[in-house]
Amino acid sequence: MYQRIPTILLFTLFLFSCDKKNKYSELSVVPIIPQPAYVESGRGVFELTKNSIIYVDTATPEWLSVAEALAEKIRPSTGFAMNISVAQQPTLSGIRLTLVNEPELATEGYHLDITEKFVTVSANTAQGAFRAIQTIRQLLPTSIELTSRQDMSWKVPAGVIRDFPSYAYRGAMLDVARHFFSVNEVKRFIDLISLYKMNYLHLHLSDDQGWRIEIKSWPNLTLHGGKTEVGGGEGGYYSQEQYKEIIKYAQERYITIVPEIDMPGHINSALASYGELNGGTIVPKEGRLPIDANANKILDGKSKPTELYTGVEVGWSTLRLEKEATFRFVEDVIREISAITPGPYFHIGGDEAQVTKKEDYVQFINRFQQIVKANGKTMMGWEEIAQGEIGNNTIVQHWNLPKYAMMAVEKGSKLLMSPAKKAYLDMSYDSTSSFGLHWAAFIEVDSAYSWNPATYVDGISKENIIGIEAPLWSETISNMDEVEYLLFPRLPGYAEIGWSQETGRNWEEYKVRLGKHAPRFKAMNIDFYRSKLVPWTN
Ligand code: TNX
Repeated sequence: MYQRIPTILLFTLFLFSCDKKNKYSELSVVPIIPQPAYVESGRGVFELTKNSIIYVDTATPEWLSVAEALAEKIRPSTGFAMNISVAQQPTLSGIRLTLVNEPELATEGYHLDITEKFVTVSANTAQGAFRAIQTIRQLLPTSIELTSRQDMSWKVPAGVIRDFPSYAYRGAMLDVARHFFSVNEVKRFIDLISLYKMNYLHLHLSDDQGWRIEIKSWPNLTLHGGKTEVGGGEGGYYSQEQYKEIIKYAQERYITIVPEIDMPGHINSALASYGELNGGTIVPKEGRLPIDANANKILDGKSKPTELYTGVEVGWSTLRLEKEATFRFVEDVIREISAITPGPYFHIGGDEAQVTKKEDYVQFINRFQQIVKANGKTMMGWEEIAQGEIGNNTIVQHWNLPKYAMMAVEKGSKLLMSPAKKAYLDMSYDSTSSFGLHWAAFIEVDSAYSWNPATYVDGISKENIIGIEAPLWSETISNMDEVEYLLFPRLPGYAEIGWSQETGRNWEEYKVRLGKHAPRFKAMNIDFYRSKLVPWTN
């Protein structure tokens, strides 16, 4: 029903806005990312002043904390008090957060009505109001993102925005296993993705190089298995308390954490910590990679711990699936993490299990699914799990081969779209990029933006897809500057593909909108890649 505004209409509105007598606001030309479903300029401007109040008409803790989040965003740069008041019929000027019941807005949608006196946010849920706040941030002058007080006026053009997401799942993944990232770094990552209305953060919590989450019944996983990372650095891990702190921080931003423990491959950090889990994995020495389907038989009966691994090869480790004791490990890990994870999903990895026997692999996936279910979660896994007897609840994450995507859909599963050639945040921009890999492709900003998850794999359509996720693997990056360089400016594009209606989406229009975000990136101290394809405004 609501469509994005055709350029011709925008142009007409612009002409109108030049006519003093008939002054339309500039709302429809503000470069908002992701592009809202519907924008219409009104007349005049709203101005935030030291007397502006944030009104809430629903005094629940959730709505009040959204109001507080808005106030906290606005206070530092404006220096205004931004008092919060519970009121049905406010009198003084300000920003109003109001609860409505409009089916079209569903859980995350919102309606914004901007007049000279009020900015009114209407939503069915506090979550919808939180998404609206991200739009309001982009409607205010760029300096709103600064953390020191600015002496200037804070105006928002009048009009109406009506907005809701195209896909239910819009996420990013952070690999904290190849290189460890601290709780504060993960919080910064959450802040960055929440600004673009993403709602899922997938944490890749274990891999050959490191185990990053405390498991109380298997303490050595972190005490030993968390000790290093790619390149030999000191690694690290989250205690369960720290993990809960991350979850809470994410929840306050309406982001659901999806924990991943990658099994049965990518598991060396566990094999190094508990020898009984090892069926014969041999850690590759430099330049030698024993990818051999029988590798896991070599030690038969004489399990011993592997060495810790700091390289970047993949596909050489496996859990010892023929031993029943291994499943006790799997159950303990899934139980402990599920118990402290409020979200619906548990991601079991399942990728690149190249030294796991095919029969073992298939059985493992089936068993895994039951364990995940018994712990109240829905299983998610990389595309290879489509080879198992997966149920129609299971979510299959497409990253490479269309045949697995088809297999998943034929089994009734839904897909999460993360094609490496388009959506991998760890791919370099081009051959001159300072960081990143390029085994799948070089992904310049235009290529990252120009694809459609609903048509990307032949034979798959939008009904088969829950959404899009952009994974950031960390083989080549170890601090936030490097993370941000790969994230920006591609992240806003992925967020737009997930959130905005696809009608009319085109790079030529988007690149101009994106270019206008440079001052915002700078205000937020984001180290972004200045792609030559984007007309940056400074
Ligand atoms: C493939 S994608 C992997 C990861 C690597 C990544 C590097 C996937 C499911 N597995 O183990 O980190 O490529 O781009």
